[in-house]
Parts: sequence; C-alpha cells; structure tokens
Amino acid sequence: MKTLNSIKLLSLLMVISIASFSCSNDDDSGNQNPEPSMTRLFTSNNSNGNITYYDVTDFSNITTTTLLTTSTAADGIFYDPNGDVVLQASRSGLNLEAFTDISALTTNTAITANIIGSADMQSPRETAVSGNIVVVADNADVDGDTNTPDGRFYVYQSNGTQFTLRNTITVDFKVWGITFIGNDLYAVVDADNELAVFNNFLNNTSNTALSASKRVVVEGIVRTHGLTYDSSNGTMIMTDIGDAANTQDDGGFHVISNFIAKFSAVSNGGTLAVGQQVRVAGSNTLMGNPVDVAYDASTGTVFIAEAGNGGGRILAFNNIGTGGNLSPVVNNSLAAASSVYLSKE
Ligand SMILES: [Ca+2]
Ligand SMILES: [Ca+2]
Ligand SMILES: [Ca+2]
Repeated sequence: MKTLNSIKLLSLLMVISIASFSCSNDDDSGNQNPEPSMTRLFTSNNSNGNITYYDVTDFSNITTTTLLTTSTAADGIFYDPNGDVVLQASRSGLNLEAFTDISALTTNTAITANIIGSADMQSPRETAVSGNIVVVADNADVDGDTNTPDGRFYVYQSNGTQFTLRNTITVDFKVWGITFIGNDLYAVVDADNELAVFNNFLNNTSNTALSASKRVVVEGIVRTHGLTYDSSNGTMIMTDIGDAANTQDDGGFHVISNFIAKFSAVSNGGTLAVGQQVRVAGSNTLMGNPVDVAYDASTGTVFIAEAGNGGGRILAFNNIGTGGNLSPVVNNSLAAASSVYLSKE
C-alpha cells in the first residue's frame, strides 16, 4: 500500500508540475499573438550538403550559421523549434537525416545525425511534415521509361531515434515541391504548370499507386518547382523555373492570396487564371531557376532558393504589391541552393 501511495503521490506531483508548466505557458501567451522574437531561414544545398541558417529577424543585421554535415548534397530542409531539430533529405546518402539541439552550435561545427532513416530513395527533393510523419517527394523516374511521367512519395514515421519507411505512393506525374494544408497534400506537377492535391493523403497507409484528387493549371507559369502555403493569411506561393536550361533570368514566382477559395472554384482540369495571381519575374529579380520558396506573412516577405543565377542564391522580396520586375531586398550567395524553410520563434 505504501508503495502504491508513493506512486500516486509521484503521479500527482507530475500532474501538478505539468499544470504549473501549462499555466506559465498560458501566461506567456496571454497576449493573443505574442511577437516572435526570432525569425530564421533554414536552407539546404546541392553543392556541399551542409545546412546554413540565416537569422533574418533584422534585415540590416542578418547573421549566417553553417553546420557541416557528412552529406555532400541535400534538399527538403525543415526545422521544428520545439525540439530544436533540423531535418533534410540527403541526396548523397538517399535518406532522411535530422540533427537535434542545433541552435547552440557555432558556425562551421561538424554535426552528426541524431535521427536517421534507411537509404530507400533515389532522388529525394522536397519534404512535408505532419506530426511525426515526413513525406519526401522523389523525382526519379519510377518505371524506367522517361517518356511516361511519374514520381513517388516516400512516407516515413519518426520514433525520435530513427525514420522508418511506412509506405510509398506512386503517382502519374513528376514530383518536386510538396506541402500539407491540413490533411491534404498539395504537390506541384513538375515539368508542367499544374498544381495537384491529394485529399486526406496520409490515410493511404500501404504501398500503392494514387491519382490526384484534383489537378489545376496555374496560368502564367511555365514550369513550377517549389511551393509554400501560409495558413495565417491563406496565401499560396509557387515558383516558376521557366526553361530549366536557362539558369539565369527566366524564373519567377506567383503569389495566390485567398488560395483555398480560388483553388476550390476551379474544377478538376480547369485553369486558375493569371489575373487572380501576382507574378514577380524579370532580369532585376536574379531568378533563373527558383526551386523553392518560403513566406513570412507577417512582413509579406518571400524567400527564394535560387539554384542557378550566379551559381546559387538565397533571395528575399518584400513590398510585392502588384509584382513585376522587382529587385531582391536580400541577396546572399549560396552555391546550388536547393530548399528553404522559415521558422518564427
Ligand atoms: Ca516513367
Ligand atoms: Ca530557368
Ligand atoms: Ca521548402
């Protein structure tokens, strides 16, 4: 009995301590929208596979931190401030790799993956995260016939120490950028100007082939690659790499405000009119092959991973207004930049 009482007491203490913790959290967020104190942009690249993040809280004082990984090429960067964990898809190791407690590390620290996945993939690109699930878009041709467009999503589950392959989903178009909106996975149709959605994507738990729930032409785009969605103001942004062979000046991005309503209003196979979007493109933008995008809705800033222009850049644009041939407000060289992810903490 004594032991049982001790256990009860211990449990109660734990409940109290959790309750106190919750209270102090509530106090901290008593202000409905607390100002984030720090904004960081995490990036990957295909030049050396290292992880670089920029503290972009103050554009007049951007600091850069690079963490040295054993990968030599990587894509699909993601950061979770709760665990202070950064994740990328290694294109040299063909697996997921994540690194914990990274914020205290100084620049040029060599890091070792704390959470690692099996080497299942062939050509991993963008990642999309939902809870402990990580989806990776792999743009290798699936059936060995490059004349038939196809692609594959690898669905991994994390247990905190490793990523286990749950299932793969093959689709009938080339894949690259992906993002979740709730339970729905939005995917660009690479080599084309379309956007696809898979409703309740994670309900598909076995290895299977799947058709998109809906595909829509995004008018004005030549060849899309990257996309991002900000749920706080309902804005979707998609990149346009134009001709992949022109790496210098034919890229751009489209801002689609009130995205869900506009996308819902277009039927399957229909066209989202360019007049409902804002396009940024032109020689001033330094965009040739903008492969990924992130968005800070609170400041209206678009961040771009530019793979080609000048060998690779991280660009930022604000005061986008009606778009056009805007000059970037931030232009940092990053060789073969491949992906960006914004974190506000
Ligand atoms: Ca094929
Ligand atoms: Ca191009
Ligand atoms: Ca991204």
